[in-house]
Amino acid sequence: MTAIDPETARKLFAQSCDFVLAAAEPAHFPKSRLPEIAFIGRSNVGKSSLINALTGRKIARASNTPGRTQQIVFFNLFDRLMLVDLPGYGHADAPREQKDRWNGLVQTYLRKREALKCVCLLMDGRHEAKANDLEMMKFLDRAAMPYRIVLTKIDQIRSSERETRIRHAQALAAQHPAAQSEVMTTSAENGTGIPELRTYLAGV
Ligand SMILES: Nc1nc2c(ncn2[C@@H]2O[C@H](COP(=O)(O)OP(=O)(O)OP(=O)(O)O)[C@@H](O)[C@H]2O)c(=O)[nH]1
Ligand SMILES: [Mg+2]
Repeated sequence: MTAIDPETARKLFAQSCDFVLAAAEPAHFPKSRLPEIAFIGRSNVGKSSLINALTGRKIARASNTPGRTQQIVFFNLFDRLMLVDLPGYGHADAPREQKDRWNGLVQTYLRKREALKCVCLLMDGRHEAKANDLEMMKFLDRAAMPYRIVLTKIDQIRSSERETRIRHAQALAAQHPAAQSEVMTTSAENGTGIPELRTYLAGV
């Protein structure tokens, strides 16, 4: 982790960012040694939208249909960082068999991927953490994989409520050994928190 100033981070994320591949099984993961950052969270929480906001382009497919991202999608940011869009969990309508397959794929990735430096665990800023968010936190704790809570869709929360939401998330992070104490808030809609997240990620 190096200290990066916001302007350097902005410039990095303004560079080219290219789709590498979408992996449906571990054998397809790219043989890359770039430091990796993965985005995980419930279906529809805004993972793909956040990657688009960070890179300032529509590179990850975002949609209203939950469960859109069904593979692990790798994006190469200027040969400096790999941004990884993971399939969402908690998708109610998906068949059991498909959910098991996604979970297996994601867990293998999170446990085994050597290049993975940090996970951004996205939670919808409007709601309390759900049971499957807590399960994911425990999983990451057990895997000793550092992660940071990112509250999304902050544009949808009244400013009077934001502090409370952030405090709750900080308290939750404090109970989990692999969670970093800092919580970030973002909006892919109006860009709130995007420069701060870029600055953090550029230093990973
Ligand atoms: N208001 C608002 N809407 C957002 C924000 N981020 C995402 N959305 C909306 O939320 C919906 C889901 O966004 P996605 O980025 O596709 O979510 P995802 O987590 O990638 O979803 P899956 O791939 O299905 O797991 C879309 O309709 C987005 O436009 C945000 O910051 N603010
Ligand atoms: Mg997605």
